Amino acid sequence: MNILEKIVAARRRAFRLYTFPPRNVPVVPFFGQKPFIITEFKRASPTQKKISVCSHAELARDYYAAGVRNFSVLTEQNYFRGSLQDLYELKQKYPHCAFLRKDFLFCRADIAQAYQAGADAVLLIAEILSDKLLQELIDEAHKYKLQVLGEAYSLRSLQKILRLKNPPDAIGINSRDLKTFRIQPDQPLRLKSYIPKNIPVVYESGVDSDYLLEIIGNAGFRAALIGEAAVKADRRAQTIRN
Ligand code: IGP
Repeated sequence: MNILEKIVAARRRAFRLYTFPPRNVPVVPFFGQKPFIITEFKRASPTQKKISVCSHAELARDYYAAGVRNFSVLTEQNYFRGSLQDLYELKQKYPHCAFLRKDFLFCRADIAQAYQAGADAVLLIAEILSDKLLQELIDEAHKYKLQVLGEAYSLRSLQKILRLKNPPDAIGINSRDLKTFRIQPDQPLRLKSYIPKNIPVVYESGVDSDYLLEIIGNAGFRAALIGEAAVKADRRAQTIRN
């Protein structure tokens, strides 16, 4: 089994339903018109035991001070050490910011739970979903007025997204192959050329320099998703610009 298959299998085994109080926070549109930065709350990853050394509350304060209003929260428990509770607490504290639930979602209940915990958008990974299920989950998210970021790494999974009848609100191209966790920085640039101009495209993973950020901006990406580099920057408020 490759890493992606292991994560998905563990997630299915560990699936359970959580109860949150009825949602009392607004659904904020995630994908606006202007280019922006998404920072991610990430404690660990399958290849790194410890990424974040401070609390999500501290990170949120610094990101917010730096002008970031769009966040991604990893809620996967086994490999990334996140939880839905993290998402719930962050959205309660910053109700007018937009939060993406980042996880390996695979069923309709996952979408309902994302909504209840306070998500404004959900990530759906094309690689792990059939065409039919991918469409079903997009439609389900839209029922809750949640926006969808459809993620691809390969041309094959990108084509799966592009042939959908009701497409996601944006497409994320991961520079990290989730099967090997290797980064290929030019992969998003290459695949972006297959995507119609009217669909916002997000560059995901491995963004660790102003230089790369400039390339991403010039190439017409709507957003860059930054995890590790933002979490680890010791002068976060100064280094992240929106
Ligand atoms: C962030 P990085 O290299 O900046 O920490 O990456 C984010 O793109 C990455 O965590 C990610 C991810 C995913 C994690 C992108 N797609 C899907 C889990 C599942």
